[in-house]
Amino acid sequence: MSDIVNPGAARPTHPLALAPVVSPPSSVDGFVKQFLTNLNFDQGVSLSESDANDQYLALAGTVRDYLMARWLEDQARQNEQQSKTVCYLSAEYLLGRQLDNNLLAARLTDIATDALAQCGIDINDLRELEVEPGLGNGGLGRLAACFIDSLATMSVPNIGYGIRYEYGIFRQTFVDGEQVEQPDAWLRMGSPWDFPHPEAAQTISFGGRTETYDDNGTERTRWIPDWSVLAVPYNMMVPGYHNGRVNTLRLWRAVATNAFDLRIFNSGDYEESVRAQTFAENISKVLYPEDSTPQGKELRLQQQYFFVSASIRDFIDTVLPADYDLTKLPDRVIFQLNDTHPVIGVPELMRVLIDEKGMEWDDAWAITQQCFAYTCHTLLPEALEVWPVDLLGRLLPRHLEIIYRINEEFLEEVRERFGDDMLRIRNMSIIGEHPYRSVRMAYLATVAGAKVNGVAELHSQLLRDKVLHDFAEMYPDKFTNVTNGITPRRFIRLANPSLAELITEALGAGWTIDLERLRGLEALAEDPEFRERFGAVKAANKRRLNEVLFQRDGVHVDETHMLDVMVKRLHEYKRQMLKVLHIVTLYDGIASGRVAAADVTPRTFIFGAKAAPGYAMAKRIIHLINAVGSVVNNDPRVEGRLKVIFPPNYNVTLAEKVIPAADLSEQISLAGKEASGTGNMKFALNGALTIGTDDGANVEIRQLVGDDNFFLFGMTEPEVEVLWAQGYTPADFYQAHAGLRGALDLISSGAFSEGDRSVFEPVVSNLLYDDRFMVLADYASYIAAQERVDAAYADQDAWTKSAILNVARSGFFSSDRSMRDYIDRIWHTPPVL
Ligand code: 26V
Repeated sequence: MSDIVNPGAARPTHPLALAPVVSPPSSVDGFVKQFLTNLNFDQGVSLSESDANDQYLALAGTVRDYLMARWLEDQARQNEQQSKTVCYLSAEYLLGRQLDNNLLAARLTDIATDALAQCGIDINDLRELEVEPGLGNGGLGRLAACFIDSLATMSVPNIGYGIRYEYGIFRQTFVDGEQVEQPDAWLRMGSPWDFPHPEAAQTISFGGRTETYDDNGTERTRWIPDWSVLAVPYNMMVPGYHNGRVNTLRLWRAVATNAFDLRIFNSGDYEESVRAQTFAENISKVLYPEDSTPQGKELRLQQQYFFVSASIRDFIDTVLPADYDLTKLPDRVIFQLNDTHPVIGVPELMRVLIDEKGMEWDDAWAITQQCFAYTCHTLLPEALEVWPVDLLGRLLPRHLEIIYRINEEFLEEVRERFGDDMLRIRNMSIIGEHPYRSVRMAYLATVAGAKVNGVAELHSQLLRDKVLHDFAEMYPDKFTNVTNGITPRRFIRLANPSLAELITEALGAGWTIDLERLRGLEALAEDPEFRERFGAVKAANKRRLNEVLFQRDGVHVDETHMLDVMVKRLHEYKRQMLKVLHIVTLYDGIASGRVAAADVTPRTFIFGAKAAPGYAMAKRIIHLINAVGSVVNNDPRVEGRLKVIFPPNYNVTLAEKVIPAADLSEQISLAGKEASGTGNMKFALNGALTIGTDDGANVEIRQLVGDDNFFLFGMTEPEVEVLWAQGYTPADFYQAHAGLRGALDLISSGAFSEGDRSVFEPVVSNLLYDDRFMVLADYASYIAAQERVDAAYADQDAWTKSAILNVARSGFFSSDRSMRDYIDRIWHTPPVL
């Protein structure tokens, strides 16, 4: 029974209730028993009557039970040791499927496979039933998922806090080549990996007003909100790899409060009471599918405050002991702000400490500044969140007052330091004035955070030099870099089992948690037999992809082709259009008879990309890719040597199949725009060679793998700045390159739109007259680099050697290393063993 319901009651005990809570099913027999128990008593069916979904749910439940026993032990130990916890605050977690990951972590894969076989069930048939929780848009959400995996694997206490969206990222379909979004009802078939804790719900309030009152001679403020919702936590378990450790991912769901309901119900208005419920539950209904242009929507601010307030209070109320001295809060927690989305947590912690716990402003501010750190994930100015003061004040009046005071004191500090420099003060103010009064969340995070970091060397440098220049000048020690990473468990072990086996055979098993050991493969790159086996793995992965895509979309991947892959959100700055221009250039060469099809390197181009539903240009580019594909793939003159495949609904599950099969990784953003990229790391670690600009983490990848094993092209960031300052005139590039003219003219001619010139005219005129991302300026350099790719690919053995060197030298990009950097430079959270 919960302490909250009956606080005075003695805790129940029983000798058998000592840990371990249940004996984990570490044998096949034990697993069978637990599986059948779950099938009978959770799913309510007998084995013979069960369908595959029942079986999947019972299997997941069995794995979960096992992890749960470990989880209970770990929580107890952490509390005992009063350890410091990383509270990762993130609006998104792009987890991917859970079953295989959890089986692997808990060393249950073989046991579960055998146990199910004994029940006459092929585990492979159940794997495919899992719907991945798509609770994120792209890189930022997937990064959060990699980080919590690494923290669990390193035995560092961590709670990932976020939102349990009822609908995750939309399911993408194509109708006549155009993106059509479908709702992602990921919970429909049951949700075996999380479970609710209604007893730990928090009430989250909104609106209303503030008032001051006299508290024994001191003036204090209180907030009198006018509506509230319940935040109900759902726990997911985050198992470490082979270390028995289980951390927590705690996602909040919005539910109407009883009080809300009852008041209206008593007034006899049943319909109104149901409406109120719907209103409350809207808060966690859907993930916003934008990933760079904040729309300033009120519901989004509600989501942000909802999960952040619930999380901070959850940590203080339920993780810390009841009598905890909050002046020591920084000893127990660091709240890591994953971009600006959780930054409203800063005034929230101030409010809790001052208004609810009775602390003085200066003390509360000193604590708050030690409890938060901020990661910035972008360089695009339009992606920096600002909230209109009107809206924020209406929804969170007390928080706005606190923000104003933080800003006043901060600007006073600026004055003391730099004098009455009005321009500087206006530039640094947390409150912006144009085009309307608004709160600049990145500035608030920078002022409040103990540390501010970018996500790759170049990005962190540009943050210091440009985006947050004045702040870096004022607080040079706040700024640091932590280069992103990816988890080798999911993206090598699980996604590429054949490569994993080959590596283990060569280097022993330790590499999965010590990825720098991959260096040991360097010597093997010289070994012809190893190269042959490595090449065979790539070929097998292509065949596997072929099977998956044929099943999924009815398309074939030819394993003799070079697989040239560009998978990432669709955005102009990422420049999918450059890739399109390359394809159209090759096609134009063949179609015009200038190039014999037989002289073209056979390539299959794979795209994966979702566009934000409101981003018209991005959607048009998707349409164009599909249109080019249907022409190129069906033109007999091409003789099947070029093929464009664009499977809809690219997600983590598909990434796990596409990336291990790739030969060439396209990382072609305009220099200075991609903060880091993490797909680039996944490809390199799976033995694809990168064609890329000097941008984001590409810079570090190239430094590590070496110029000979990387196809660099395009302007550098300083060159981009110079060209932009001079005035970028795309027409000059159009005039200068016949190939470019040919490609653009072919698109304009209606060749990919059944003669209708209007369909793709906006795309072409954007490139010619209004392109911030300077696609045409890098065209020639890109085409030249692609010719180097063709030449290199012609020597398969040399290519394979480069691929092996990419794997061997990319160990740095393990998210375990990222976590170590955060721990050393920002968090100072030792493991709890
Ligand atoms: C921004 C917004 C704006 C409001 C609507 C919802 C929404 C959702 C997400 C975002 C964040 C966009 C920033 C982002 O995803 N950045 C990516 O972060 C990756 C991990 O650090 C990095 O590798 C990518 O380069 C960077 O684009």
